Amino acid sequence: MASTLNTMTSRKIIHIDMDCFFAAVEMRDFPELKNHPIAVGGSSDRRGVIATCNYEARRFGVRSAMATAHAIRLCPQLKVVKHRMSVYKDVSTQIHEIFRKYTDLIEPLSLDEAYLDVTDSSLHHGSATLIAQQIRADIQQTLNLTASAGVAPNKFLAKIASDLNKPNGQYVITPNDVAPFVETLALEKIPGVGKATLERLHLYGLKTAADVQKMELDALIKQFGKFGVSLHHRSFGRDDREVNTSRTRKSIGVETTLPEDVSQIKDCEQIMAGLFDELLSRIERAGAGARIAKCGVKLKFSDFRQTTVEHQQAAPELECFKPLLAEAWSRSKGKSVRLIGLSVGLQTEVSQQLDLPLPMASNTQHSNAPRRL
Ligand code: TTP
Ligand code: MG
Repeated sequence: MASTLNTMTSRKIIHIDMDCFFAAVEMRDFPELKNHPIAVGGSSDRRGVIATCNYEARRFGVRSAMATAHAIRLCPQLKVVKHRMSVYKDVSTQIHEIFRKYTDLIEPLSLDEAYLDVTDSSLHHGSATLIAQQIRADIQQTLNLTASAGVAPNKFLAKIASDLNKPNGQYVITPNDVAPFVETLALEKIPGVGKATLERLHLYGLKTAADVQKMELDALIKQFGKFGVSLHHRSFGRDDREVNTSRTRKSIGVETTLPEDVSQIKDCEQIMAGLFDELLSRIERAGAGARIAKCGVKLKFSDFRQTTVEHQQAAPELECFKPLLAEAWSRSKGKSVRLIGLSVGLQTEVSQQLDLPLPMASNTQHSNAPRRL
């Protein structure tokens, strides 16, 4: 059936999802847990549940949200460790710092998952596939953790794709792949299709996107209301939702790694003046001028130590950043500076998202380079 609604918007979206996130952090920090089935969760004697488990434990059938007592019955040698939420939040912040080296357009979904829009990036000549690979390599090198990625023309397909080569893999759906990809797509893979919805869909004989494609839109709306419309779009692989950065944005920043380390504060001041202009234009683009609550300066020294100095400030001016730079500089211990960053902290509305601080951005290149996925 030809589609009756035409909302085809092609972007380059990367969905990143860390592999067995809480468990991976535990194995990294306590290497004795490696090569052993482990889970992060509450204890079995207190009716605890499993938050997640490593891939060894998954082989025994252990899953997220399962009662710990049941998980231990499935896998008697399972080691269950308590969660360390503040550590996971810190790691999440670090992951976002990495993301911001590649794009400002980030929509966090949870501590370990985010959409990135790299449509306008000129990195790797605009190849989202290579950008995703680099982000994953960066996460592995910097944090010693693995991530999987899905690369696709929209959010819905990117999210499905990131699961397909897990762990430590990625899957690319190019615009040309969309039609054959959705042809066999089981409806339960569509985010938002839960158990109850799936049962209703099955009642109508709808199992794959191809089945839905054969239905008239009117009939879908009649049976499923508004959901029928989005089901119709998804079944053709369409999703025109933008990557929504505003929900959780808590800061706007700009930073630059210097071509050569700098050992004079006045050179830093000069670089800072250039960064300040870029910061102002980013604040303007984000329409965030009225929400500014503080200013910050970040320095990274030649020994890779990093320091940030912040100050409450509602209206940022270059002059406000100078004393912050001086204080950060005083922590150099004689080392030169390899990176300078400026940021403003924003007041946030109450958000339903997890408490994800967004770190400072780095310079991202944009261009009209040919589009490649
Ligand atoms: P997920 O990304 O769903 O799972 P995961 O990262 O552990 O494993 P995968 O490799 O399949 O992506 O969730 C991220 C973290 O959120 C997870 O490590 C623990 C936490 N979480 C819970 O606390 N309860 C839950 O029911 C789920 C699904 C996740
Ligand atoms: Mg994950």
